[in-house]
Amino acid sequence: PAWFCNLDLPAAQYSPMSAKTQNYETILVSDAAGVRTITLNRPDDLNAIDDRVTKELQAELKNVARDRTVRCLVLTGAGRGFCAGQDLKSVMKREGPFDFTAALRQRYNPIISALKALEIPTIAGINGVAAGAGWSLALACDLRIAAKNAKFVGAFSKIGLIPDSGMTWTLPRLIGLAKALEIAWTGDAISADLALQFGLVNRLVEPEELAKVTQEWAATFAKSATKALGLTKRAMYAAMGQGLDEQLEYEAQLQGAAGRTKDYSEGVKAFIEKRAAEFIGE
Ligand code: LHQ
Repeated sequence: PAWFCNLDLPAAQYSPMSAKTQNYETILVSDAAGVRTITLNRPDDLNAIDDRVTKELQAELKNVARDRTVRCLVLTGAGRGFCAGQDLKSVMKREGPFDFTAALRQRYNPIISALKALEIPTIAGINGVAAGAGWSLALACDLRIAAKNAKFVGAFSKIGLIPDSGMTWTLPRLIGLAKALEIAWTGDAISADLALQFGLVNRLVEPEELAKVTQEWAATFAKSATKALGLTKRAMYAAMGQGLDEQLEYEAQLQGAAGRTKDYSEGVKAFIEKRAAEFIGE
């Protein structure tokens, strides 16, 4: 994809149309200390994804990509669920067959690509069940922190579908092919403990601590050398698809870009002066 190779790092434009002034119906957006939090907000249906959710997520991820003040993104859910995947009720209400290919191309895939293309850390704060494409959304974030009572449900095979929204890409990379196939085929729920053991989540916390710990974790990234973190993300994802020689060359190019940032100069200066660096994300 283009974002693997685009080295000129165009300066992000601050969008004067603040995300928080937009009238979203199905997501909530808030900012704190360089962290933007998007909360899926259809709690009665465990934040199942309907047309509006995909439209609003696409719009908001564009805002995030344009807004240089956002240095870490958190995606979480309102109520007791993280996200139950495609809204099956709205599918049932439609007349005629559901066009899965079109739904994925137009609604879901752009969200997954946009999350991966963001040059900032993205964290899923998994507050409850993540099922189907809801689990895919969590997997499309760079890091995952979950409440101890969260669980992960493939759901796809149970209703005769294949894992989608990137899950066939993310899952085997995170946990290996055989485990990924087992999980996808059985559709058995994975507990938060097992998810931690497999490396499906980075951290587990008590449910009542999740929001606080997620924000604290995100804030540490938002205070870091954002450009370097973004370039690290590019390098790591690119490495999934290329050999060592190509990767060594890619690292050399990206390190060139990192070495030209203000944060690199500040990092070295702070080291020499024996003080904490104050990174500005540029
Ligand atoms: C829901 C849903 C839901 C609507 C719970 N929709 N209301 C497909 C199409 C196109 C392209 C993209 O990709 C996909 C892939 C997919 O995402 S396919 C997978 C779709 N998701 C599922 O099959 C999961 C269905 N849900 C469940 O299996 C359970 O609800 C889970 C395991 C998530 C949670 O179980 P419980 O904790 O026991 O909660 P619950 O079942 O009682 O649900 C609570 C409410 O949420 C309930 O509403 P109600 O009005 O009866 O109180 C559910 O109907 C609603 N809900 N999932 N996907």
